Amino acid sequence: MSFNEKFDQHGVWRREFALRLKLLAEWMKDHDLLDAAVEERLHRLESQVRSDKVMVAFVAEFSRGKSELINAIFFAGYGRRIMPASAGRTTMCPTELGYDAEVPPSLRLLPIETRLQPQALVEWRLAPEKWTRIDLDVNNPAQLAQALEKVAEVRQVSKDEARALGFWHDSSPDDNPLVGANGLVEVPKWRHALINIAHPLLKQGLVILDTPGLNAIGAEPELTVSLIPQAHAVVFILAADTGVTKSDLAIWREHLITEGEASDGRLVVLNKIDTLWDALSSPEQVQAQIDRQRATSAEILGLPESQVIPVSAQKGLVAKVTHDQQLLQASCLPALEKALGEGVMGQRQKILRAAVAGGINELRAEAGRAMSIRRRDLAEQMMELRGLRGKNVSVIRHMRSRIEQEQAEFDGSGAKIYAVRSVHLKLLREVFNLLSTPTLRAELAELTHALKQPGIKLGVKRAYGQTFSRLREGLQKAQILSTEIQSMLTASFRQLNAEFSFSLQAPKEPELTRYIHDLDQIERSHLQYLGVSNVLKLSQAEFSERLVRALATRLRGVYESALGEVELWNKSAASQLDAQLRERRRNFGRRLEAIERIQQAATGLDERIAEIDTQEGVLNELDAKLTQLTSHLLSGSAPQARASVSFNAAEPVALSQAA
Ligand SMILES: Nc1nc2c(ncn2[C@@H]2O[C@H](COP(=O)(O)OP(=O)(O)OP(=O)(O)O)[C@@H](O)[C@H]2O)c(=O)[nH]1
Ligand SMILES: [Mg+2]
Repeated sequence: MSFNEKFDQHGVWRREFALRLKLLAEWMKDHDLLDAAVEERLHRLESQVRSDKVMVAFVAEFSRGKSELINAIFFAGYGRRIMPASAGRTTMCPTELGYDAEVPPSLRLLPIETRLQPQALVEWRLAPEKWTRIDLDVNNPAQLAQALEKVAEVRQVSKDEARALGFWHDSSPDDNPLVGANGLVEVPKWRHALINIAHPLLKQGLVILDTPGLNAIGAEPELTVSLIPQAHAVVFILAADTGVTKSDLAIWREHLITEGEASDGRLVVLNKIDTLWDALSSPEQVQAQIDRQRATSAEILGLPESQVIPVSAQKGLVAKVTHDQQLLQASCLPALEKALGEGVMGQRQKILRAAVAGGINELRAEAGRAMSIRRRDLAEQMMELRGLRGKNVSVIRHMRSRIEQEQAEFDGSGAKIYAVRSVHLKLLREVFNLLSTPTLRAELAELTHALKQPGIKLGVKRAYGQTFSRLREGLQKAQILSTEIQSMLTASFRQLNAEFSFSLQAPKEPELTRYIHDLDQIERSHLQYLGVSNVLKLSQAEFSERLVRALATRLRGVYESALGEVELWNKSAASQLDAQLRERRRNFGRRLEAIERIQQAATGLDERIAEIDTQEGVLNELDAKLTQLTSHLLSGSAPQARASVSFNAAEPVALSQAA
């Protein structure tokens, strides 16, 4: 199955899931099963599935054919070249293609001058007025292609200006752009481009990231330390005629392999195989050459050969536009699409579905609990009423006063229940504090300060190491606290259960240590970035500030996920208490009402008993229906296809986003 087909299938699943979830929510609401925790859980599941994005980044040295490959895989339907692809350096700024229903079809461009200000890219995204917007006419491929030419625009600036913009580093002259006869250097006109179009794949949550060649990648730290590591798959492109060059290898090392992590989310494309087609060689000879290049490249990059896929992007595009089946097969593009589909999408689907399945199980447990409270109440009433059989008026009156007394006692001990709640909240505040923005900000201020010290070059690893070990310590502390809170909660719930025959169960405690893994990964990507040649740039204050900004936004994401988990935990505990209190109050009301009716002989005892019987039956049906509805959701969540090419989506990132 090709990437496009697989993606479509994933989209269908997501739409169906959202629909089923909505039905489940309505049904639960109708049957009074929707408490705050269940609602929150439903909401999370819904947005998790709705907003699930899959980012595929194309990274390579300039002119390897990144943009052409994007054209061939995704945009051949327009009947022409859409993304500018030409000899020499073409794409000058990172270009993200995606779909956001709130924004009209457009190309938005962030001026390069924004680099003179400290805000991170993520922050600029929130300031639409700072972007230049060009509306796109998606029904007019020529207009579309012409508008997109903008991502190739450049500006001539003085060396000083280039330095301020981060394109000129006295410390690493080899990476600097060439100086023209007029003493000016060429820099990109734009810092980032966002293309918003309702392409079917983009509509379903695919985000494509096209990047410019080497220098510009290095010049935007955020690309290296945030965007590329967070992509679910990275396609790295080589040219078949040259194989792995020195600069290819530099990019591969800087951006695509992270020590200690599998190269699973990486796919290598050996592009331009058509340059090896040659009328003077037999097809076998050509194939032998391609095979050789493939084997050598795989070996140099340290990958299995199956992860290196030879194609011709250009011939693939031409073949699709001219409907030439033979050429399409020769271009090998379908094989690449298959690998992308089964590898990237297959893995992504698996991860999302597994995450969703966990959520549904919790949901079922939570709703199941509400039902078991009701079931127990009915059983109690039943016993009480059965006990009344054959009893005289005074016994019934006595029974009534006993229930009233019980009720008064229960109301009196409400304070005990609230005490549990307030102790819980007080302890939680400490956890919240450990994960809060001010704590993070203080840590990063220290790192910024450290990085600005003259001669930090050799101490970068240590400065990061210190900050990160404090962050890890904080998370560990939060985890220890959570575990303590959990045991306190379990104990007090047990006590309340014994005293009031509640069926409280402490919700699953948050797993904060999981985020330590995210921290490790972030630290590694920064150190790797700084380990190559960029470390010299730290002598520029703006550079280290930009870097720490990028770091801050990524860390904030991690901490927000962690906080979200703690909040859900808290909500689930609180809503259980609320639900039990509410149900118990109702239970007293119902019992008194039943006795009253019997006293007034409005209903016979037997009729009342039969009524409870019916209610029990209804409850059983409800329970069965809940099981049915949730397993329906789960069955849709079973992974359907197994990936035949095994490369995983960037797993930790995907999981933390999913959480
Ligand atoms: N013969 C041949 N040429 C190709 C192929 N793929 C791309 N090209 C050409 O290579 C040149 C560069 O392609 P681009 O897609 O612009 O390369 P890029 O990697 O996006 O380069 P930058 O945007 O500069 O980073 C263009 O002239 C393409 O037409 C291919 O499969 N075969
Ligand atoms: Mg390009």
